[in-house]
Amino acid sequence: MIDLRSDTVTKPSEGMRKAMAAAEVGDDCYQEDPTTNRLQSMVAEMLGKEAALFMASGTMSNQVALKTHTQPGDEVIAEYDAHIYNIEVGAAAALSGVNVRQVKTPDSILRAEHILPILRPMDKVHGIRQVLICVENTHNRASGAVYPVEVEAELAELAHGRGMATHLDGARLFNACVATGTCPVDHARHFDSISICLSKGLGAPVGSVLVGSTDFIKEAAKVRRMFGGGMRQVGILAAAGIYALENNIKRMQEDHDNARRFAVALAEIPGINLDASKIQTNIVIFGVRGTGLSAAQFVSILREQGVLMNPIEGDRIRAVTHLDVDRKAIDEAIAVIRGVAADGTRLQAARA
Ligand code: TLP
Repeated sequence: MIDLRSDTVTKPSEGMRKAMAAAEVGDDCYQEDPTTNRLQSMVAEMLGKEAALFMASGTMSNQVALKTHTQPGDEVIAEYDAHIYNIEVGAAAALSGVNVRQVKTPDSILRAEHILPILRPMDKVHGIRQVLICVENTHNRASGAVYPVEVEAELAELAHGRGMATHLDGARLFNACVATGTCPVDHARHFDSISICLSKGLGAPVGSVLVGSTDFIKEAAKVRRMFGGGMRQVGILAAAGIYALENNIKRMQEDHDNARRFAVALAEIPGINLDASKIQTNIVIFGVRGTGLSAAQFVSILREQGVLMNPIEGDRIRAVTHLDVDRKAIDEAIAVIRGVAADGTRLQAARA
């Protein structure tokens, strides 16, 4: 099977498994796990922040951040397709009682100009408190689009000028850095909290890290505990994260090259709708309506032919490249898609 459903499907390499087996551990609820402490210091330093906290998942990390930044009833501003609102099982409402204001933008990148018209007066009795702006870099549902540092700076200036905080869902922040030659600090300096994922393109089996000021992380540690995320000898998993950060960042360029190669080939297939020039990182989203097949039909035929992908809303399909799929596998996947699309369009023509 060529598995392009997500970069979350990667399996720990031999080197990573060795690092996990050799990890020194202790009880992390007493902050006595040396490997977890090392990972946390390492990520805090990479992002230029005071402190960090290991989390079981990106969802936990985002939702702990939301709860730490807000009070029930507050408003949080995010781009229309943001993961933190759309793909986290309604957790923002269920766990923090916050309202998420979804802002639609022409290119899925949230800018200050989109937020200015929806700012509320700060001193009204009945007004909802706007407390947080969330950014997702790279943006999953926008085909892995990268937020430019200047846009992040402009959002931070707007938020901080009004006493609001900023949160970065940086599940794929390292993809953004590799694609643009920027450093994590360049992005992180504009955010009060940042969540990064170790279990996506970095290839660790589990884990995310939430980063911020010492006070923020102290509070976040209590919320993590409340959400059931206090862990014990978790150094076994933190060791995988350290290995991933030390070995798997630079190589992400290969995933980006593969995604671009894949997108350029798909864009030439009749019936497939895709602008390959928009692909910046490791996510490719394409439409298949022109083949006469629905996204669900298309992926089910692909599965029969050994290629896995996920259908998403609106007859679109998402493919994600990662460290367990090489260039040869990408070329095989392209050939299979070409065949499925040709069968679909032939059938469509025969019916017409
Ligand atoms: N994304 C997953 C699934 O949820 C769809 C994927 O396959 O892409 N932020 C962003 C931007 C994400 O893409 C994800 C996971 C998360 C947060 C949540 O991470 P986990 O799955 O570790 O809770």
